[in-house]
Amino acid sequence: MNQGRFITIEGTEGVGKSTNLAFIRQWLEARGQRVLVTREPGGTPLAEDIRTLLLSPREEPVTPMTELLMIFAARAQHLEQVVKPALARGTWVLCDRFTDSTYAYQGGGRGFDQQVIAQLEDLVQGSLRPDLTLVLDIDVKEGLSRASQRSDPDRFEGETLAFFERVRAVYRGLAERAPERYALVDAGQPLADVQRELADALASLANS
Ligand code: T5A
Repeated sequence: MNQGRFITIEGTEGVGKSTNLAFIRQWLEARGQRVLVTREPGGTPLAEDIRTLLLSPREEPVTPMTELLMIFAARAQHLEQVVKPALARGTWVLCDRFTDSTYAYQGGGRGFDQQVIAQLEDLVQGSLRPDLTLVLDIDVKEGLSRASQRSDPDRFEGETLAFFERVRAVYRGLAERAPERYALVDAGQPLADVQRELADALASLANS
């Protein structure tokens, strides 16, 4: 049986990841693929518990190292329990955020050494990397305004504008350095145009 393909969707707050997940799933299913939609942090009961701990606003400061290790702990569980078994049975996995979020938020946002993140990535993932990463890119203020209309801020959404500008810059840098793996999509466009660009990127992967 062929191995499934691993697709991740990324971007700053309120960029439209959740909105576009259903579209991507339908696009793939219409072309005969079995699709599993999942998310990080989360995707298993234990990893979802870690997500709740990570996202809940709290008085006690969370050290950057604690945050980083919690994210990779959730990822280790998610990969072994959900992602790898699905890929092995030929299912395509569509994941809302993955390790590029760690480079962007913990690396760019918190200022964590990217080399330390790379070491943890190798340790937890081995050679597993996404086949395609869709990076939705939007003006930070516009994304935060979209997100604020939808729900109360989580622990990350309380960060400064400068934090999210650094997050965005890391995403754009990753996408620009490796265009064969990343598709950088202007998420400030009307939804139909965003989805046309997403479909183009999916078609390239499906035909490769
Ligand atoms: N995190 C995560 C890390 O720090 N490190 C890591 O390694 C990982 C994996 C997770 C948090 O965890 C952090 C980053 C995050 O802060 P999350 O819920 O996954 O949180 O991420 P959020 O960005 O908070 O997700 P949101 O649900 O807020 O944003 P979405 O899913 O990007 O946005 P969405 O689809 O809900 O859209 C927001 C609004 O915009 C509208 C939608 O209708 C919706 O109302 N919209 C559009 N409006 C106009 N035009 C368009 N093109 C539109 N697209 C969407």
